[in-house]
Amino acid sequence: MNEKDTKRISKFLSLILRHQPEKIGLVLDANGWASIEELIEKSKKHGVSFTKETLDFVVKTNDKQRFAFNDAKTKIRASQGHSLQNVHIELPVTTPPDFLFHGTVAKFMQAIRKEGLKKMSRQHVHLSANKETAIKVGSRRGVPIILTVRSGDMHQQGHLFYLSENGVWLTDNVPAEFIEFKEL
Ligand code: HQG
Repeated sequence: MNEKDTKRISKFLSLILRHQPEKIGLVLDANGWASIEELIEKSKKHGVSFTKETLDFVVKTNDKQRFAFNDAKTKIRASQGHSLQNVHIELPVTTPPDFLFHGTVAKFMQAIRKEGLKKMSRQHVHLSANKETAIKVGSRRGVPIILTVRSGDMHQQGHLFYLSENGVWLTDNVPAEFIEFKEL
């Protein structure tokens, strides 16, 4: 299996398991799980064929560990990043480090200065513990701007933080007062 095919399947899985399961007639349960058997069968009908072994490989080698199997390995789900509003991933409320990072681009800055970070179409605002990840996230849209979030202060003031299974920090919103806008 080459890197291109792996990436293609990973992107397809992100689309189906985070955003549009209905595209292939798949139904996710309330916690975001899909039956592996059904996923394989319905993907095939949609023109994306892969075996269970390939799925295993894609999940195991995924650069951000975006997907997870249940213990019995009968089901699969995306660990974070959903836009589906009826899917709830049970995440542990976790005490954040003092600072977290968010990568964005210049065109959003005016709005962010005014209203802080909002979850936009996703279920949470996504933050990372290291700058490198934030640079990568921002770079998807252009020249990255890295914001430092005073997550320790937010936590002290009652904001909840969740840590996804693949290490992404999530919160509902980041008011502008907790963002350090100085250039890094
Ligand atoms: C921006 C990827 C205007 C925000 C990444 C971002 C991440 C605002 C965009 C994950 C705003 C939302 C999520 C406001 C925030 N006004 N724009 N008030 N507040 N924004 O894709 O964080 O590779 O929903 O800065 O690695 O970019 O797919 O969020 O630019 O972890 O696994 O609105 O997606 O993960 O964009 O990325 P997104 P994100 P995967």
